[in-house]
Amino acid sequence: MAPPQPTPAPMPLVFGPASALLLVDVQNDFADAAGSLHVAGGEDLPPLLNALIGDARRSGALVAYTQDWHPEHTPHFAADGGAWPVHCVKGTWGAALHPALVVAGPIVRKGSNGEDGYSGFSMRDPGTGVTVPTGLEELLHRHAVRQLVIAGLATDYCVLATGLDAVALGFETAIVVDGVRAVDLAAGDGERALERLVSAGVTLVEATGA
Ligand code: VGL
Ligand code: ZN
Repeated sequence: MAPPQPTPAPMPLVFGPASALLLVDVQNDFADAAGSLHVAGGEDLPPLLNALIGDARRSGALVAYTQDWHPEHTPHFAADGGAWPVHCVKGTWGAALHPALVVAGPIVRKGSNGEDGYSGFSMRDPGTGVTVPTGLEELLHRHAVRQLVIAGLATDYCVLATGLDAVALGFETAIVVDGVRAVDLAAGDGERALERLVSAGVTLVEATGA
């Protein structure tokens, strides 16, 4: 087997009028230490993300958000045969965006009908396997977005799925390496997710020092 390639050094982050900043699932259940699916370090993200949101707005870039938005019962949850503790149930504290995060643009919800909504772009019905779009692609096209900059939670699930879809849909896609955190169910999952994203054509960028 080929030795693992180190991920390339991140580049500085620059926004323009054809870019959008997408904040993925910065919700209490992931980003608050009391959340039911707390991602370690998620609570550290809002100040850095707010600085990015300010940069994006000053550059005329769109700022958009995704929100994991589940019914009380879904095959996405362990109690109903899935993988995860109950989290981000629509309308609950856990599903709300972290209160420290500045909200300065549209929010795209995913999973409302019980789908596995890992990607911000599409949802897969776990029963039928059918995939339906969320409206994010249409939103980005309506704003003439060509470059998508992604930060948020979690690196190894929703950020990964959203980044892979973004590249496949033809967006020039960047991930903010210091603006994401991983679940790391297995040690190294976050790093491997970044490697997969780079192999797919994603650029790694850094918020600090930008
Ligand atoms: C996510 C697990 C389950 C995520 C969502 O936002 O990364 N992870 N649902
Ligand atoms: Zn979920």
